Amino acid sequence: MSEEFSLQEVIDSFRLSLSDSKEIFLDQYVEGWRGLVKLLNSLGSVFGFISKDVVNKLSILVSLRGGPEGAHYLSLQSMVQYELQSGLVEGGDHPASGTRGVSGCRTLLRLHRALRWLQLFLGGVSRDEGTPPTLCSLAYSQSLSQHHPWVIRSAAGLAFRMLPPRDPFLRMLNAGEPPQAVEVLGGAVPVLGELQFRSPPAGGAPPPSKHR
Ligand code: 1PX
Repeated sequence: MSEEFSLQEVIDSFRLSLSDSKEIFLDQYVEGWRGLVKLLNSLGSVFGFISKDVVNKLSILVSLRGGPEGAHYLSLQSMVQYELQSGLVEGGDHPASGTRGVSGCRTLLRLHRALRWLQLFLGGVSRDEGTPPTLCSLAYSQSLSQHHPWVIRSAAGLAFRMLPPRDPFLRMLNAGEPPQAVEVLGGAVPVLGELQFRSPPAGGAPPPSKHR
């Protein structure tokens, strides 16, 4: 992956994470998120606290995947199954991988919720339903915000106001001139939707808990 943000690369990574057997491969999923972090970083320091949180969550997943139990972390589905069976979902210790008190499920749930925000936001931008700050804030209130305490919601609200207007935002995506970028955005929305519809194997996902 190049150093510069490229929307197409992010979509490609997320698309590659979707296996034919309806699983989500974690290596490619993490790669997609790394691409999003590049864009966050290029938006300026006001977005730094968001980027830092994503980077922390990615490093948890990477250390679980690279740890002695890494084979169980090949896909979201194998991870859920392993952590459920081992009683790790609620934040058991993973002494060998050095991630204490956090689980892959808990971490991925937070990233996955953010993909719902992204899907709503990018859908709105691609349909030209408002300016990026307005659409970002609307998408946030329809999704992620319900999982965040007041202090995070306030900081996020301030950051949204710093987003550039539509055309400069579209140019930041490195997907050509605005009309082409809109087309690429349109292609991203179904991939983000598909990621959310991939469900874990029988046994069920961990129950969504508010601020755990
Ligand atoms: C093609 C355009 C792409 C735009 C890319 C931007 C990607 C942004 C991704 C945002 C990811 C946010 C992850 C949040 C995960 C989370 O909910 N973390 C909270 C809970 O974690 P914990 O471990 O404590 O249970 C944590 O408290 C959150 C901290 C950071 C604040 C998150 C605010 C998210 C606002 C939505 C992102 C707006 C970015 C706008 C960029 C265009």
